[in-house]
Amino acid sequence: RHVEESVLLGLAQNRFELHFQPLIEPKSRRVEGFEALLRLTDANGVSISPTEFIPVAEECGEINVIGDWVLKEAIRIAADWPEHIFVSVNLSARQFESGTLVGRIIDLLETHDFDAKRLELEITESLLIDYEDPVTDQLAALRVLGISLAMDDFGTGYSSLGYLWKYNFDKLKIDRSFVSALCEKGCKSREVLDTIVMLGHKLNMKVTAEGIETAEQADAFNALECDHIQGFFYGRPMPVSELAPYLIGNT
Ligand code: G
Ligand code: G
Ligand code: MN
Ligand code: NA
Repeated sequence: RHVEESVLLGLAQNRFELHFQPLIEPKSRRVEGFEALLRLTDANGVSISPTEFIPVAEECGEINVIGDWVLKEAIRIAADWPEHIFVSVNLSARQFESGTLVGRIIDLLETHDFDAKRLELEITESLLIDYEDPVTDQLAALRVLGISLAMDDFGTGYSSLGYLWKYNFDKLKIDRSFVSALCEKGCKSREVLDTIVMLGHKLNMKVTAEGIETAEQADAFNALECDHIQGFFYGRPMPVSELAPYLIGNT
């Protein structure tokens, strides 16, 4: 199919690129990290969304090659940033299948002399549902290295709560659907958000709110005790060439 072809061609022709979206500490308004987000342009110059090509790459197995490239590229790029800025990388369940992921990450950190504490890995609960046991040991090994684990899209899907007490995560990323509902009249998302933030902190996790798009939402968030905020309002995912202003001082 077209998307599968584009994934294979994309690998062969270097058509993948990483964009980076700032993660901001709300009180200081400083950028403390960036999430790496993968982009693919097909042979006609049309960009294909990761929501389209990631599931295809997962199915055809190419996600492992792509995932390795993403990790390598993210660490290579972040190695040039100021030392207090971390990089966060999304992982797919299939990247844990071969059992060689941890070793490859150790190699990358060494090659780029990159502090493990500056690397964060974002994982969705579907990963835990699909692979539970073999994944648990690998997650533990990554944490021992000092890498942070973030549960992505928290609050969507089912039983994410069940995973919070079972696994050790360092961070919760609250799904943007809660944020987009925040300013709707009569909506209870405010109470839900407050409670998720408290829950995260009780479990010694940092909490990120995703998908802040408007000034109104940004204001509403100033009253929440989130550790990081992320969204189009503060910065879209950008190519490396546009990051310079975010790397110096405040936004
Ligand atoms: O950047 P965008 O909002 O279009 O991303 C859509 C989805 O693709 C998100 O769920 C995001 O987590 C996922 N995604 C983006 N980059 C990567 C990547 O490098 N690896 C994996 N596994 N998923 C990614
Ligand atoms: O699933 P994950 O949280 O990794 O998805 C990240 C995706 O969310 C990225 O593809 C990014 O483009 C998108 N995103 C980031 N900020 C916003 C925002 O403010 N609004 C919307 N609609 N999407 C966002
Ligand atoms: Mn993510
Ligand atoms: Na998310």
